[in-house]
Amino acid sequence: MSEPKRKFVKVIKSEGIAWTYLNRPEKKNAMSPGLHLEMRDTLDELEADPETKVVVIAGIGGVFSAGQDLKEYFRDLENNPAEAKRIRLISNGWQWDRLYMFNKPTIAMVEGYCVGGAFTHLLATDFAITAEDTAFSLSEVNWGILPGGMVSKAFADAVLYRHALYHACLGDAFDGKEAARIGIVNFAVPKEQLKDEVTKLAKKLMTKSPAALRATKQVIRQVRQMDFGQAADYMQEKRMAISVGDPEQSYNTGLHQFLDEKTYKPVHSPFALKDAKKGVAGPPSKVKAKAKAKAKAKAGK
Ligand code: V55
Repeated sequence: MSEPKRKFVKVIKSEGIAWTYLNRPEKKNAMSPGLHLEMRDTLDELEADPETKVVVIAGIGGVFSAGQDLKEYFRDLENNPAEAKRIRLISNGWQWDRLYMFNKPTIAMVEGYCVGGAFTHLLATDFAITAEDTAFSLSEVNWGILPGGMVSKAFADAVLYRHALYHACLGDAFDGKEAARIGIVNFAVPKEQLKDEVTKLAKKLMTKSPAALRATKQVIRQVRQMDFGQAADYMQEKRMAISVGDPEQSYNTGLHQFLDEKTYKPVHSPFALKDAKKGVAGPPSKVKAKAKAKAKAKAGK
């Protein structure tokens, strides 16, 4: 498939990972209306793309994003409320709604700056790894607004009450270690290890059942808004729903490989996906070796 022409977003596909870079380097990847339109379309494409197994959200040139572009997103739209609303909904759409329930795992790769509006797509991804020296800031208070869009809501839901008030009201820059401490990223690593760590996590996710992963991430998110009765019912129905049209037949295959073939233990690794069995992606090598040894033993009997 030929890649669509994009001006403000760069996508590099490699080994099942779609590295998706916000691409306005001269503005520290601040988000303009044009960038929002392209990100909406890009996520639509990647969700449907069979080659894409994991989506990484990053920024070009070692900078995650400086947030909403103060000129193009705010000032230039001030006198056009209808267009401002249209763009705001598109922005909230890709940064929050679309990513929040995305059918494939998503990872934020954070470095350089992560400011204001960038917290929205940071917190909507499933996983986030940052460089230790990234500058995070809810800088809105410093230029006279509140963290708008989805930022205050996403942040208040993600961290402890005192952390939310402190960072939103002070606006001071904090580093990747602090971001990990308050839980808005999974962990912080030295900058030179960032891409390797993201790749490692993406590859690990690719060894798991896509249907089971999709249902799991969506369930974890949906149950946060439910009471116990609703959650129990929803989880049961979702469990049934994912067996429909699952090319891996995950539940049956997972049980079969454990109970009958005895080729893996769920505590130590996932069951082998079809591609892995064919040797395309490769399950943990131990699993393959064990299966071979077993077959040999059987043959020798
Ligand atoms: C922000 C503010 C917005 C928005 C998206 O503070 C992000 C960040 C006030 O509107 O639509």
